[in-house]
Amino acid sequence: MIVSSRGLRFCFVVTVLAHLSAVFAAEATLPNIVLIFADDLGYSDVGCFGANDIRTPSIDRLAKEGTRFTNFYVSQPVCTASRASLMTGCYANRIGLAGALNHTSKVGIHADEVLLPELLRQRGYATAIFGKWHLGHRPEFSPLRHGFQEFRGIPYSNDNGPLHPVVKTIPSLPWISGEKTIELDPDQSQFTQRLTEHAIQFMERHRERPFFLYVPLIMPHVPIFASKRFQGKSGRGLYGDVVEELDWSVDEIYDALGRLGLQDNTLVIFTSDNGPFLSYGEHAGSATPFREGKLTTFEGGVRTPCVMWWPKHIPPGRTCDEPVASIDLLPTIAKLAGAELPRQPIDGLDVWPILSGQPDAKSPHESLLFFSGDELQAIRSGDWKLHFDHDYLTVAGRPGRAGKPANFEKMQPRSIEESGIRGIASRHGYEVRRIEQSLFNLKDDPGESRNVAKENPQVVRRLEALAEKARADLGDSLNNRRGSGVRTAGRVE
Ligand SMILES: [Ca+2]
Repeated sequence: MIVSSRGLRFCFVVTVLAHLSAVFAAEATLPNIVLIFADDLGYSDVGCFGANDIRTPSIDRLAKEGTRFTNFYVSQPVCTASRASLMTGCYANRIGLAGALNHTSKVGIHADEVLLPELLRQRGYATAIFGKWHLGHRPEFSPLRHGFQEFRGIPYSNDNGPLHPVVKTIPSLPWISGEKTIELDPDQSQFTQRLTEHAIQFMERHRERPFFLYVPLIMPHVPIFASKRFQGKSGRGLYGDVVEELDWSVDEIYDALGRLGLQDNTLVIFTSDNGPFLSYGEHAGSATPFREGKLTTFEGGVRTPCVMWWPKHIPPGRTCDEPVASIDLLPTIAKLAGAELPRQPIDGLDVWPILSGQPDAKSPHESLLFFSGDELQAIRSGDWKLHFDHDYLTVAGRPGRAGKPANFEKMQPRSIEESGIRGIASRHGYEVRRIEQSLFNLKDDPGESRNVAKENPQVVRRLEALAEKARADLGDSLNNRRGSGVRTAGRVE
């Protein structure tokens, strides 16, 4: 058969159009993802998780129309490590990131890691981050080179500037648009307002296509600020005011979804990167009924308030007590979006059966690991949590007041570059203590106060065996172990 060149062109155009329409049809059904990630917000700082002196009607509404997760875990109790896990689905130590990076850091997210926004970009999503990045501030590590198309916000924490409560030698805090610093030392009382505005404009611009909107809110990490409208309004001082403004932000996003007709096709997740920064007294949140807070692998550091909302997909008015971890969000969202998982191994697993309320859905993890840096400090399986011998930070002596950390009067200003547990203790007024190997039953004892190791030797042995398996893969500096599956962070000279 002879086909004219015009006929061939026609066939080609028809094929391309058919392909494009298939792509767009697939995209039309893909859900939008809105991921709101507060900073240092405690477990019980929102109404639906027990706060009675802070009003959070919008977060509570998400819980009422969606599901409240009471056993949601971040992978590590500190900013950079927690965010590294959220974005990659890996334990942070697997990819070489730990602690909280600062303006002197030469490391950041490695170019070979595949982040959630990169997976979603391959499926036609528009992507943006408005808030705190914290996976490296050098250009190589910028969010724009790791899957995000837009970025407004700060590269590291809001105390990493002249407003640091203790260290007074830190240069100005940059406010960044894309990869350009457009302001120095921005007015922190406007952070929540500005990020919310960007988030809403982004949704308006991309209402016709699937989008991934990541809003790592900068507050309530110290130093805390609320805009004028919220000052003096809550029942818990400035800290409560700040959280009420975050709730306003959630309300604005919720309203915009309704206004744009996107409410049936958008998964909204609200949670926090780690527990409260307890050294800061009334400028910190609360993790009641859990022990300790940020920087520790006790429940107060790693269990965060979490609600998820997606009408007709996430059951309304439900409380889910099954463990879900931040590392699970990447594989779960990837599946919803029809995206392939990264080729390199990840740690998270698809938990959609739990999120969607399938009867008897159980965590697919035999155990969850709690590292601090490269130390495997604790492991949870079922209701049991075993802590290994390790040092931890605790507030002792005079509690923090008026934005200053505990023991401020006794402190000597120290460098922000000093790392390790003693560096953090010196900068934030903590005391270093040690816990001996202890077994807790979280169901009976969520506050991790009664060591029941002696009564349950077989449980201890089982958890030790699981930990040993994890050490071979991920390493454990408490036992001088190097893991065979550990990758490195990106590094610049
Ligand atoms: Ca944090």
